[in-house]
Amino acid sequence: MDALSSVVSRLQMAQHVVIFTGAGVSAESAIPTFRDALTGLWSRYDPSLLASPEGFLSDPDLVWGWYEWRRRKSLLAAPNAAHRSIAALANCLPELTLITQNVDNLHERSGSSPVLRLHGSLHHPRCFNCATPYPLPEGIPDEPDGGRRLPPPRCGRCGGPVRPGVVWFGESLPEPIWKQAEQATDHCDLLFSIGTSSLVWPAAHLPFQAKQNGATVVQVNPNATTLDPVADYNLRGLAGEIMPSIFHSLQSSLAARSAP
Ligand code: BV8
Ligand code: ZN
Repeated sequence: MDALSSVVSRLQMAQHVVIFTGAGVSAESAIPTFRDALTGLWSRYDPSLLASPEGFLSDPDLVWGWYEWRRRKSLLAAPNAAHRSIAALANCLPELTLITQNVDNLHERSGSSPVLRLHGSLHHPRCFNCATPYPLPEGIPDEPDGGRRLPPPRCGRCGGPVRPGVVWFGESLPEPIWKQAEQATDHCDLLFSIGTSSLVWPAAHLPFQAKQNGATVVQVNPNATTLDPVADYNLRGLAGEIMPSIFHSLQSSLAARSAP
């Protein structure tokens, strides 16, 4: 039995599946992966500098411009077959918990709900000083292709600078969401790690924690990552191809099982 068929037979027996995703699940929606998102104006910067409170305070226009460029790209993008298959899987499994590191909202737009967003969202900015949510203007920001420096808007309540609603390096993950993600990882019997380099902590810990708790771990990634030696299955390929074939094989095996 090939690896993909073994994964599907594990999926048929699973009671609680966790799907853990990173930037690679949105790559086929033409959203640059986190490390690729540094082209043009930002090509000479380190993402962990730009994606940090220090980076924002030292150059708010550069950082706000980067996030508006990325927000624009996410609004112009469409969910791909991987997002759609993950959303569809939730309807044919006893329990599925979706945990993402992504901030692009594409899981939500493909119908997945709830989505445990460990690193926040591009679409929910707030005041840097008083955390008052900032209502983004309707429509798609008009950004030149290469992006540009852009002064952040000011908070209507205290006049402070508005920041992206994401978790930056050096910032804690939202406690309630992190707790839910850990609980799901502790209790699942099958975890998929899809499109993540497994380099950003503490999120990257989740598949290792699942393995320690006796779950089967499946990785979907065209490249090797630090998770390779731990994963039970390393499905080498694109999420937009592998996840639809897993979904369709599961669907036909469930149909065959329920046929008279
Ligand atoms: C914190 C939002 C502590 C912003 C992001 C150990 C423990 C705890 C912390 C640390 C630790 N060691 C180091 C740290 C600090 C730091 C960290 O992890 N640094 C790294 C660089 C080593 N962690 C933190 O700071 C975290 N906070 O620990 O707080 C604390 C405790 C108490 C009090 C105060 C503080 C916060 C980290 C969150 C950072 N924010 N995002 C933004 O987006 O701008 S992280 C960012 O990286 C994105 O969310 C991204 O999703 C995430 C991870 O990257 P990936 O998703 O994996 O993307 P990447 O490009 O790397 O890889 C893409 C993969 O897809 C590749 O493998 C590729 O092969 C694959 N791929 C490509 N195409 C496809 C594909 N796969 C499938 N199909 C395809 N088609
Ligand atoms: Zn404010």
